[in-house]
Amino acid sequence: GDRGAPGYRGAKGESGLPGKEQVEHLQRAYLQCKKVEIFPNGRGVGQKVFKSAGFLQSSYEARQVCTQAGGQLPSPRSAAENQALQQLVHFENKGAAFLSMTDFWKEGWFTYPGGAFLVYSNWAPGEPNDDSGREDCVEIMANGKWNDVPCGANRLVICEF
Ligand code: 289
Ligand code: CA
Repeated sequence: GDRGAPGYRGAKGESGLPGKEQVEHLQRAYLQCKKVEIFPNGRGVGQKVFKSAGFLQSSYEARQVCTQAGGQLPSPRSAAENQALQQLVHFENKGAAFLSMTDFWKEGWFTYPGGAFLVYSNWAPGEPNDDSGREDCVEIMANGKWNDVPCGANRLVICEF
């Protein structure tokens, strides 16, 4: 590039890879993006970002909203991920939010969108209870606990990226 140009970030190293200055510049820019991204209705945990859409929808609509945005409904796979989601649900103060998992295919066997079985769960006591035989979707409540609910119910939309 033009060494005199505005925004010039130093020469590439001998190897042709980006130099230290260029890497540091990208690191600062990336951290800034991350801060902007999670303020105030997003949460970062490991490589994941959870972001609230701020509105309520059925699970079918929520799924589409998240996939159209290039993400998916949240699949918390650890206590840390679940806690980040819980914070967001609590912060939004709009009731529970949908998670990605369903037992649509086989009653009582909850799976992720790809079809794999759960590696982590945080069911509320007595759940999942398939109340009235029509609860195939999952919500996370403000206390972080999970409950199965009808997929047609309206819940807060949070996406995972
Ligand atoms: O909000 C959905 C309801 O059907 C819920 O009612 C009670 O809280 C419990 O029976 C829950 O299991 C049920 O999902
Ligand atoms: Ca239930």
